[in-house]
Amino acid sequence: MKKVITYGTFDLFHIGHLNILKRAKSLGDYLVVAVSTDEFNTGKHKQCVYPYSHRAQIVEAIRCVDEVIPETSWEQKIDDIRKHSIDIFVIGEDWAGKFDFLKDYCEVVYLPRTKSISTTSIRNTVKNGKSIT
Ligand code: C2G
Repeated sequence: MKKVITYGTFDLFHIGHLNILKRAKSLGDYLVVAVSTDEFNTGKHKQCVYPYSHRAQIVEAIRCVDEVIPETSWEQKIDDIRKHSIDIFVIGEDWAGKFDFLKDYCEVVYLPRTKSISTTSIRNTVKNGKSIT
């Protein structure tokens, strides 16, 4: 069984999040998603709309997701890969190169981001009373 892991905040869950989770799952048989806790997001200077418990439950309910774990630090990835016997680490190409050090432990795949959607753009769209096209 090929196990895949990916990490993220997944606030205001949108099609870009769904696309990368589906693509990540298509690379293996079992997908673990590490969802950033509220405390960890503070360190990422991200103020979430949804609290961790909502973001984690929403991700867990996605059909292609097999397991959700909390992301509490930048340093946990190697332990996660070992503990969960991960074969492939996947993340959006906005992180290209940042996680190459994981290549000693598993395959590292950077996937293209979905264009013209982001949690920030959704927040601005809602604020302006508009809709996502
Ligand atoms: N993503 C995407 N397309 C978008 C928006 C996001 O493919 N239009 C991807 C990101 O590249 C990332 C995942 O969706 O792989 C989650 O994005 P965020 O919730 O913004 O997560 P991020 O802040 O990048 O946190 O340790 C890694 C960090 O936790 C990643």
